[in-house]
Amino acid sequence: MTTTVTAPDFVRHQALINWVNDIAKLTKPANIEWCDGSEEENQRLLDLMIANGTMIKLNDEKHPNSYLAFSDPTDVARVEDRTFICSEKEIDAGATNNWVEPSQMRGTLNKLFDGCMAGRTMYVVPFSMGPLGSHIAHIGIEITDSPYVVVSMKKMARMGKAVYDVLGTDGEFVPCVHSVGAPLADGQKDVAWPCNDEKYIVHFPETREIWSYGSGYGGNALLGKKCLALRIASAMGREQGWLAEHMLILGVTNPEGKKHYIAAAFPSACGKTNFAMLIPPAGYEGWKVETVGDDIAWIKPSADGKLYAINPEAGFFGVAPGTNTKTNSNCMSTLTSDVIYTNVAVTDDGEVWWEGKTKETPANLTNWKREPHTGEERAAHANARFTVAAAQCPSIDPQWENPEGVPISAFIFGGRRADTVPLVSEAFDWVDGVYKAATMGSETTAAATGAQGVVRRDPFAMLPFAGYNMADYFTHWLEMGESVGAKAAAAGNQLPKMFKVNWFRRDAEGNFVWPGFGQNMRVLQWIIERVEGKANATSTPIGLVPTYEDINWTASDFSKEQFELVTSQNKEQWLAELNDHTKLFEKLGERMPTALKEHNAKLIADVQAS
Ligand code: SAT
Ligand code: MN
Repeated sequence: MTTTVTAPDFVRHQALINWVNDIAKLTKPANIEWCDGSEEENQRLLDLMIANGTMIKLNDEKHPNSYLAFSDPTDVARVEDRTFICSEKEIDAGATNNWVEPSQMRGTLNKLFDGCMAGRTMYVVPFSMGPLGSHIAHIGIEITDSPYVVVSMKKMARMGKAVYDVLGTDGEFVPCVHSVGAPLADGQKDVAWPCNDEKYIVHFPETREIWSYGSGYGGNALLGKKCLALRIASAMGREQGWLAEHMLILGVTNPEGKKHYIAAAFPSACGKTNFAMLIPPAGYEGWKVETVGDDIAWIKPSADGKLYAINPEAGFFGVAPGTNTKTNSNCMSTLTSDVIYTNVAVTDDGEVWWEGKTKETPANLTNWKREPHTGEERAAHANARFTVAAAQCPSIDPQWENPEGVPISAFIFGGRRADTVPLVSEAFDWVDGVYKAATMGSETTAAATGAQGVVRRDPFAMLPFAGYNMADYFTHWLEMGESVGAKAAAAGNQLPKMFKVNWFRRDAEGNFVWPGFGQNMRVLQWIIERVEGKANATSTPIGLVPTYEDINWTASDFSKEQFELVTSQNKEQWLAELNDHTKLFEKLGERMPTALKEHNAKLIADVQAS
């Protein structure tokens, strides 16, 4: 394509049009479509993908207006080893990010993107992370050759023409370029899920650009999510004095009507969606949990030292396996209609299924690889996902779209650990809380490619998502504590308290001991009563913890012995754990804040003396 692109009337931003023109010249698509976010456009793309074999339409009675996409079997998760933070200086990307010198990376990308959209349509997708026009929202424009990305972005972000009204003639936007990296020669027939073995997920934090090549899957391709709302936004937040975090946000209301909002960080596929939609168990009549977000929080301080959080997303991209009416009934209700599933199994009657949806495996299942399910392999991929608008969630919080955000009373940091880390512990203070978050460890899951079930350090659950040096990120948190803490003290407010949780302790036979899901309400109650100064805690070398008697066990048969199994602290395990923290801090290099290194030494001494 050699002609200059013509933008529709609703696009009045010349620099944006020039950029689209430049990308079109480079990528050489057969057509350009400026997406407007209309229902007509959405349906047309869904129909196109059905015709291409990317998706099937599900049984319209069981799953109204819902679809199932099958990815290429090699393109099913984020590719962390192919994700790059290309800051000018290597040290600014830090020890935990892959770095390539920016001009070298631009050379690589220019070659890869040259002609990469041949034979395809290039879509220009305008989106807002955060309520449209809100002062905290940020706008991105994603150029993509994947219609799957367009229909998914419509659910996950505020996508459509109205974004251009906010942008006007010279508004700021984050340019995001995405290609599946599968050009089509003249007359060549397309495959159902085009992608490329070579993958690059690249961020230039200083110029705030995103380039993604070779994958059509969620976090690699829906560039508003991890790429913009976490990697680029975290770098912006550091400069501008706010936080972009891998956190769910929920509201808890007690029977007296007092409400607290909590933000909680867990690595991918560790139950953030389930926790965000928790239904209080029997014995908790009068309590209510409501959902603001299930994955990402943008958190900004107010003049009086409170931290306000918004969910920049508009939808949920959640893990399907394990989701059922018992583990997450609110989620199952959210999925009643208008869902795009990816890599779940399907019956010949057009009903979706995944491991853990029902006890019985239905007959005549087609698995996620489009083969008859024999029972030898999984029916749904372990990282099979649903994409659905947040507004459909029955527990959605009335404040979820409030552009001012909701005030946070507590932060929770959680990992998936078979041993060592107790069910819950409260940080002694902000520095100890930052330490607890910085040293989080978690067993790896299917949300990313690579080995699974291995404990790795995942600071703040941000290991794959921090857009700059992890040591600087810790410093930013410590500094936020100081600056916001000072404002809070002056106004008679308090900083959020910080807690570490672990729902995943196992017994000697390898079984989970803590029942989790709705039962997490018991821990949540203790947490908010600690915030209110009501609940009791006992000091241990590694934090403040509840005794069995400090937890509300109404209508529960969880025994004192079981409680011991999920809360016990083993000295040898803890010394090994703290030693691992020392190693992490050494790895993070010269910019590692002294306060955290000193805290590590103090904890080792305290545990040794215990
Ligand atoms: O693929 S995503 O990054 O969007 C989901 C996740 O891994 O958290
Ligand atoms: Mn996530």
